[in-house]
Amino acid sequence: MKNYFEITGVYAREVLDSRGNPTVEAEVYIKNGIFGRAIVPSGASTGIFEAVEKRDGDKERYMGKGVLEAVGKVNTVIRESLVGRNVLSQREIDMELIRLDGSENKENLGANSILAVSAACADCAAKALGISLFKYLGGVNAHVLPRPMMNILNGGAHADNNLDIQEFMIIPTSALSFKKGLEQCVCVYHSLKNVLKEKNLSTAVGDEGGFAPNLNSDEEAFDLLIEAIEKAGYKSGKDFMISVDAASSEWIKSDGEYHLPKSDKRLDSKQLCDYWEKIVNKYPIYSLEDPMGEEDWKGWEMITKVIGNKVKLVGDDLFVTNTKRLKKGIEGNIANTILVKINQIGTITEALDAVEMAHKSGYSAILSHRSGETEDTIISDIAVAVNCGLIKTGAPARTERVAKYNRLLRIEDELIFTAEF
Ligand code: 2PG
Ligand code: MG
Repeated sequence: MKNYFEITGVYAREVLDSRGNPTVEAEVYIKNGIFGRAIVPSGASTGIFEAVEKRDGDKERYMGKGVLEAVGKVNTVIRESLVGRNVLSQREIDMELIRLDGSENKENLGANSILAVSAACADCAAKALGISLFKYLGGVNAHVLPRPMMNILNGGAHADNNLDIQEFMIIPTSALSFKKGLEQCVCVYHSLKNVLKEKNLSTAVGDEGGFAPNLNSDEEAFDLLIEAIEKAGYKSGKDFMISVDAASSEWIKSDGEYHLPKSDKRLDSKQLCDYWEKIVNKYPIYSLEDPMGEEDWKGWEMITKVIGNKVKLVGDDLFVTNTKRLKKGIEGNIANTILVKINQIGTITEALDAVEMAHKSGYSAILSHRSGETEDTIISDIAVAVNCGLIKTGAPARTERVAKYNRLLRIEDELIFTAEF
C-alpha cells in the first residue's frame, strides 16, 4: 500500500479543442495502470494578466498555434520532477510545478503544460481512491450543484455578428434542482431559436453554442431573451434572470476610451457606467461580467459604488483567477464576484485558493469554461467541490459545452437527496 499512490509516469500529447486549435492533453500514471487525464481549454478574449499559454509560433504547423513545445516540457522536465511523488499531494505537486517554471506568469513551462498535469494528477488521485473527482477535491461537504449561467446569444470576439457584448446569458432562478434548471434553460434556448426564425434572423451559432444573429442594437438582444423566456412559459425576473459578459477589455483603445468596435461607439468610463446603470434598471439583470476593462480600476470602483449592491459584478479579465489581483480588488471594494478559469492561473491549487479567498471576503465565485473547450469536464467537479453555486459553460449545444452539463447531472444523481441547488 505504501507506494500505491506513487506517480510512475507522466505523458502529454497534442490534441484539438472545439475551435480546431491544438491544446495540451496530459496523463498521470500510478501503479496498476490507474491513470488520470486532463485537457486544457483556451480563450479568445484573453486577459492580458492571464498566465501564459505556450504556443509554438511555427507557421508551418497549425498556423503557429501548435503546442509541441508545451507538450515537450511535460514529457521531460515535468515528468522527471513528478515521478516518485505521491499523487495525493496535490498542493505539493502544484507548488513544485510553479517552482519548476520559476516565472511570475508561467511563461517558461507554459500554463497549458502545467495545468494539464495539475488537473491530470487530481483526476488520477480520485481514481486511485475510487471516488468522484468532486468528492476528492471538495471532501464530504461538496454538495451544492451550480446554477447554470447559460450563454445563449453570442457576440463580441466569439461571433462574427454585429453585437459588441460578448455573452447574453440566462440563469434559472426558481428551479429547485439542477436537472429542472437545465431543462428550463434548454426550453428557453429552443424558444429563442423559434423567436429568431420568426423574425427571419440567423440561427447560426457562435463559439459557445449560443445564437449569433445580427441585431439593430445590443439592447435588442435583451428584448429577444425576454421574449424567448416568456414564450417558453416562464416569467422573466422570477423564473429567469439575465447575465451579461461585456468582455469590455476588448473595447479599450490606446486613447483610454472604450471603443465599441462593432457599433463604432466611443464612451469614457463614466458614460459606460451610466449605460450599465440604465441596463440594470431596465432589465432583470443578475450579473455583469467585465463591465469595465482589466486596467480600469477607477471605472470598476465607480460601477461598484453605483450598482454593486444590486447585481453581481464579476471580474474575469480583471482578476484572472489570481489571488494577488483579487486581493487588490477586495481591499479596494471593487467588484463582488470572481470568475474562475483554471487555465488563467495554471494550477488546480491556485484556482481553489482564489475561490477560498473570494468566499472568505464575502465575494461570490463562478466556475467558468473557455470559449475554446474540450470534452474535459473538471470544471463541473470543481464547481460542486467548492460549493460556489454558479457555473458558466455555454449553450446546451455543442458537445464540449453539453459535456459539462451532463457531468453535473451525474453528480446530482450521485448526491441523491443530499444535493442542494
Ligand atoms: C469569457 C470567456 C468564456 P474566453 O470571457 O468569460 O466565456 O471567453 O474564453 O474567450 O476568454
Ligand atoms: Mg469573460
